[in-house]
Amino acid sequence: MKIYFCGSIRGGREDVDLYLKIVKKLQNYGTVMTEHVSNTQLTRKGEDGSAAGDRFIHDRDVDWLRQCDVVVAEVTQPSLGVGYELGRVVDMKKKTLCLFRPSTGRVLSAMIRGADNGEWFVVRDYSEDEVENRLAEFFNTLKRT
Ligand code: 6IA
Repeated sequence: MKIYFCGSIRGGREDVDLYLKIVKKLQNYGTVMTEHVSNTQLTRKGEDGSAAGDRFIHDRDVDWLRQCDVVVAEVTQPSLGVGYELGRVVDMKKKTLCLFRPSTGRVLSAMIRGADNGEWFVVRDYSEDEVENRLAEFFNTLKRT
């Protein structure tokens, strides 16, 4: 199974340790195409000088979104890129899990929470110690569809 993981890069790297934890758990379910999102060496600033160029990153990521089987996004740290990816994914009707931590005091964008259709695009509130269970629930549901 090809898994596309979304997490903030230029939106801020505050949650990168959690992204790493999630990616490690996702690797029990399949191949994570976007492991770089969880690279703790990758800083928000470091991206500005990306040799690949923004067009290349955009086109490759959209291509990967088309190829993937499922999308998992950590949406607590607001990121334009993650929001954009999720918008594209809704159009592609990909099976998607968005994970949000209310304990941070943030309120998730209505454009993400409101996109939950209880079917193939779901938003789940969680705390860090619930990651494993939330992922297990999501992948178990996939097996039944
Ligand atoms: O607006 P943001 O930068 O926060 O958007 C983050 C989202 O966009 C992530 O979920 C990624 O899938 C995607 N994204 C943004 N920048 C990159 C990127 N930069 N590489 C891949 N995906 C990206 C270059 C990294 C490379 C030099 C290791």
